[in-house]
Amino acid sequence: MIKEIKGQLTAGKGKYAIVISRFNEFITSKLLEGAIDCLTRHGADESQIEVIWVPGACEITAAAKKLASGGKYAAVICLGAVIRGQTPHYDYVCQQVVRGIGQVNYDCSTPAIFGVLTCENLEQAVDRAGSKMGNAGASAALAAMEMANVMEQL
Ligand code: INI
Repeated sequence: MIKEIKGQLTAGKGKYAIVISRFNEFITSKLLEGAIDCLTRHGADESQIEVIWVPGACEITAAAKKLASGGKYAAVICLGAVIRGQTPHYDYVCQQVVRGIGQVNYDCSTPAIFGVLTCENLEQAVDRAGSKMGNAGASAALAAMEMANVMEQL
């Protein structure tokens, strides 16, 4: 008989930290709404959710690492929006946040979920923040609950 582990899509009793960047807040606030709505619809009480605002995507990793290190949270959900401008800055910000959140996942046993939009333009970001392409914050919340449940079983 093969042992199989699958994560349930329920919030359980653990706490969820949401790290969110203020840069492009008109987009990230929609991701936050989607994440909170998804967590509460899947059984989370508001007391299980903590929201931590940081200046921009580059600062997400520092907060996520501290939150994921303490063993206090079931998962850390990272939300941000990087939108390409006319400078190479976009690529550096993307590299930093992708590598940073990836590193948190290597270093900590609390899962850090990547819910950062990396978009070519504003339209793509709007599409993924609660319109045509869904809400990336809600998708990140689903992944957080599933991973929290998987990690609990490992
Ligand atoms: N931060 C973002 O979250 N999104 C962006 O699109 C962005 N761009 O394009 O510049 C951005 N830059 C700020 C950066 O994350 C830091 O907050 C800043 O460099 C201070 O360290």
